[in-house]
Amino acid sequence: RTLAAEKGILFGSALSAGTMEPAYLDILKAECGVIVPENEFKVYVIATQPDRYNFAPGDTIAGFARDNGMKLRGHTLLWNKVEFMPKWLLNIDFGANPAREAERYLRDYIKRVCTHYGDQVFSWDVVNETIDPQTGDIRDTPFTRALGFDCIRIAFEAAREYAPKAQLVYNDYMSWERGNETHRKGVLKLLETLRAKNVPIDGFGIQSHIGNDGHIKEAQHEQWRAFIDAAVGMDYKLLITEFDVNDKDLPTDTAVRDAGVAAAAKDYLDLMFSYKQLDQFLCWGMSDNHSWLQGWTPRADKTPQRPTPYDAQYRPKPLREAIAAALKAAPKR
Ligand code: 9MR
Repeated sequence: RTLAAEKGILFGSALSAGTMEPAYLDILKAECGVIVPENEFKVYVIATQPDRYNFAPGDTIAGFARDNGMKLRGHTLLWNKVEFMPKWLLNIDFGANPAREAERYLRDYIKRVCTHYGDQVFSWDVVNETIDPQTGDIRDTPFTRALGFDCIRIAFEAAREYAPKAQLVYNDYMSWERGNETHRKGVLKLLETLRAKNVPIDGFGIQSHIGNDGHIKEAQHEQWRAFIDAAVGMDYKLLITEFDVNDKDLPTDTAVRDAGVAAAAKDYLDLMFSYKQLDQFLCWGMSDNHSWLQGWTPRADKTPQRPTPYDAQYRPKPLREAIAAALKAAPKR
């Protein structure tokens, strides 16, 4: 937090309600200036049933941030991806006038969530992952079927209306590795369309789950720079919203692996921090035992992944040093 703040960058992490043991929270208190709930603001937690809103898990995270003087990001108002919608929403019948009813529902949902958290959420991932990486098009969901592109516009407009002071962000996981070309193209097209239609949006959240595509050593620096240049050329602020390093391509040996993770991170962060438009940097968890990657892509050798700055015993790793070094080297914004 301190090294980042010296450069005008806000540093923090995701936190989930299930992992709030004291030793872990001590790390967050020592290192973070901003917290984002890993899952607790998602529609499948808040709205498990129609017209029933459960803010208790989210309130736990928001309370931790407030009690410790940390800022709070919100993730996410419209995760436009069917895998992460509750069943009832997936099968929703928007009736005889689906566009009108879908818009009513979306606005009402965003109003409830934004007004519940009020000004505490200073930055919202309004829309998350709406681009299909395979096609580059907007994903097919109940909202897209009823409203087409308008569901994206409506989400941002409602967020502006009900969270008027918050930074509004589009967040996605396209990465600099080989295999992401179509995804990047689709996201750029979306960012262009949002600007062309004057949709209220301030920032572009680059999740930064690096190594996740199994091509950790195949970063496409030139293409990536062109991609980021295009986004900042359209006057988007940049955020790293979910940083971690998937080590599934690296050898078993811990020292070799940690060095590989640290080197990949330094390379990536040096490039990213060279953009002064980037002023937030959040890790997707601070210790390996709480990383989603353990379940998502278990390693072939069955040893736990080591994707975060601290190990499972809460000892700092070379990745923490790499982050610190990148922050020290970053130009001031
Ligand atoms: O880390 C999150 C994991 O605990 C959840 O099970 C999963 C589904 O809600 O979401 C994970 O977080 C994702 C984030 O919300 C959006 N970008 C990708 C993240 C990793 O999958």
